[in-house]
Amino acid sequence: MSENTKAGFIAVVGRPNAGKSSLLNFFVQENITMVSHKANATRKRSDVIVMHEDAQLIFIDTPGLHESEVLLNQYMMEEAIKAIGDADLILFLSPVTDGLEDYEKFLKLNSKNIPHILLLTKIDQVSKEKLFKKITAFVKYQDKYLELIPTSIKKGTDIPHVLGTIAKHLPTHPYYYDPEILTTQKMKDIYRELIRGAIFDKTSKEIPYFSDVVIERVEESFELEKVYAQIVVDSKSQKGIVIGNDGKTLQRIGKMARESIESLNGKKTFLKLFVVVKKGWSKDKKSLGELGYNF
Ligand SMILES: Nc1nc2c(ncn2[C@@H]2O[C@H](COP(=O)(O)OP(=O)(O)OP(=O)(O)O)[C@@H](O)[C@H]2O)c(=O)[nH]1
Ligand SMILES: [Mg+2]
Repeated sequence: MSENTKAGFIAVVGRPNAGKSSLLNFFVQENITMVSHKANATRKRSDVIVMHEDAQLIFIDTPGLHESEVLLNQYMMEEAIKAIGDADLILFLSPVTDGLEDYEKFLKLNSKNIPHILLLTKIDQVSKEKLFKKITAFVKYQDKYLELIPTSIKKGTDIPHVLGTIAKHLPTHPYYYDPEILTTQKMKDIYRELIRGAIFDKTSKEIPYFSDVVIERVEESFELEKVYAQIVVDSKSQKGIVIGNDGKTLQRIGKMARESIESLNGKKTFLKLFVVVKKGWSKDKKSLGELGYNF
């Protein structure tokens, strides 16, 4: 390892659905963090480690910044704020179709004034003129951010430039982790996110927000991986919806989750899902703690 290596922690923040998790998956070309077209997909911090030239970029994915009365959502907001405070650098994502309000709120939240890069995301969704207008609107804050970079994950626009710019602003520091690893998260936790991702995709209305997943156990052998998991819901009627007519919805969730797990572990996987009812879990501190959301 050369003495000139750079390394640091980059908190990736922005409103729900801004494209934070998609960006991190794109960097490593793996589905390590959960992505959904529905908002509030990410609930906990997770890390994605990217090597770029002589730099180790440790990205911390965070739940979207938003206010809510629900205890689970307050936990999510706290997770994001903690990540902001602990970072060497912040990457703030602003979808190009948004106004400046979320960015202005973020400036207030960033009380330690940790340096940040502003990433205008989803630029595939607007014309060049609209993009230019948005960039011009941000000019009044140009002394606040280090750089402003427009990008689209859908089109893969300028990704090496994004990584290079982030690396440039990191401190000179030895690598924190083995350069071969993509994340410090446990496989079990990634499986949980992949199953949650399938629930988000295959169910509608309140189910994504009133459900969660507990991995009971994983049994590994050379060729096969057996994963046993609980889907936790809030009521009996939600249990019925998740199972669906003749168990069809649960089958669809299981199929999608199994395929995502297999594409990550490269092994044939047997996935067994059970649905359990835990009334009021998202509003109760003790139940949240049991699911790993510790305040
Ligand atoms: N058109 C377009 N869609 C994108 C782009 N990047 C992400 N998306 C979509 O935006 C949606 C939200 O993406 P996520 O990565 O889950 O967003 P997030 O910021 O992590 O959201 P939370 O976890 O809820 O805070 C998904 O449907 C993505 O496919 C992009 O560059 N262009
Ligand atoms: Mg996310």
